[in-house]
Amino acid sequence: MTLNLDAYWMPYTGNRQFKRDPRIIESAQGVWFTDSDGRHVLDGHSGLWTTGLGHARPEITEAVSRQMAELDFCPPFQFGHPKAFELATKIADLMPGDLNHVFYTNSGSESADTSLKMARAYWQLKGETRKTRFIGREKGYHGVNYGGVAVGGIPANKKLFGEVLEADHLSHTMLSENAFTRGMPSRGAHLADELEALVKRYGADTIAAVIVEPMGGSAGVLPPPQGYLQRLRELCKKHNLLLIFDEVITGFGRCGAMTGADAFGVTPDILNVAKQLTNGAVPMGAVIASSEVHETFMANAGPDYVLEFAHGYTYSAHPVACAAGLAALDILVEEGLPHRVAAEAPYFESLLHDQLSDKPFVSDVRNYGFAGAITLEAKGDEPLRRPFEVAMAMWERGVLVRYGGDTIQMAPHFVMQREQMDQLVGTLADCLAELN
Ligand code: PXG
Ligand code: PLP
Repeated sequence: MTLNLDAYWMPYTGNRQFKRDPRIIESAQGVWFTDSDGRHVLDGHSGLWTTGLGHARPEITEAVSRQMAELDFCPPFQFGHPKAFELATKIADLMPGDLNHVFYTNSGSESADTSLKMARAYWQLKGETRKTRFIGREKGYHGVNYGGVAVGGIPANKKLFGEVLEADHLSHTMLSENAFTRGMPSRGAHLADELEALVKRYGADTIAAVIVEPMGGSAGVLPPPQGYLQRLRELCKKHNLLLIFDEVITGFGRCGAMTGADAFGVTPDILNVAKQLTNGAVPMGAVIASSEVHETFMANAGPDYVLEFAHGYTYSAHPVACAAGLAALDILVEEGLPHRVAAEAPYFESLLHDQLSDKPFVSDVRNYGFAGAITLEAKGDEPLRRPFEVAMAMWERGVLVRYGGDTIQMAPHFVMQREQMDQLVGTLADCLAELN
């Protein structure tokens, strides 16, 4: 069979290059993909930060198949089905602090925009009608919808699309003096104090929320400097700003704890998840609100049949996604996988730093939990070329990694064995050694 590649306009893809040299994946099992040539390819990125439990987990497959036959769809507005409530309870139980109320979405981008709308509406309901502005962070990624793009801080994602929200940004924390740090950098907590300057400039009475990833993901794995998130939390409290953690990558195990909030010891007012919630098997995200945020909506909406939050998606709480989420979180907890990630992270860290730091053109190596990235120097005036060349060489050798911007990213499955990590990082080391 020859595939016609023309009609599918692929997302975040160099379409012209791909269609000249396609990389077609046909099946997956555990930590392996099989491509259209029948080759086994090691998945070095857990899909797209999605599939930490490994691919094709039979518990998830069976739960999804059963759910399809039992209840394929349930209107989520004004009606509910049991698994939506069961999953929300389970998620709330796994969240820190009083993050007790789960609003479902279908992706990380929808979680970002939902959380921003929730934050603005919260202040409107409290009568603080001028609190509409948002503070994001440079290099932040909050998906591709308009709210998320406004608070995001990756220039290439913003350039062609215009702005629709009043947003300003904290500086990013990728300091050159922290290059090649293992885990959390010791310098950079002071960058959180920039929030004081932004509050001075705009007035706390015009700012709704601060949104950050506790550990930057898309921009190439940026662990927070020690003490940074604590300072941000204190300043948000002091100035009466909501703190939103975008945990689309860090949620459910990636940092060696159930959430980034747990890993770094800081609890936000609103916490966004997606990806690992269903192990990537069915699209689903969620925004988890504190009891205080939730109660503000419940107390201010008027008669009880009136909507408290005029927001939601046709596919919010989709029964098939809920079934996948319940099965995935059961596995995550029963197999103690956040603990496994924490226990094995030092091995992954040593591999990355010992094998990659001395390779040509590598200007930084960063890691935390089961997340690792390198930055590569520009080739002439092309900062994106070397990561592309390296990722293609790795695909040739049967290993999939993520490349984007001037970085290569790795995200081992939570179940990945050491010899597979050796293959992942070893293949990268070999490909780097051949760069010119
Ligand atoms: N927030 C964060 C923190 C994310 O990492 C999103 C929102 C958007 O999620 P959706 O499901 O709408 O894609 C993400 C997604 C990469 C990479 O290369 C990361 C993401 C997406 C694509 C690539 O690391 N994260
Ligand atoms: N909370 C955190 C922070 C965890 O790391 C884990 C690990 O799996 C759990 C909860 C789940 O509980 P248990 O350790 O009993 O599997």
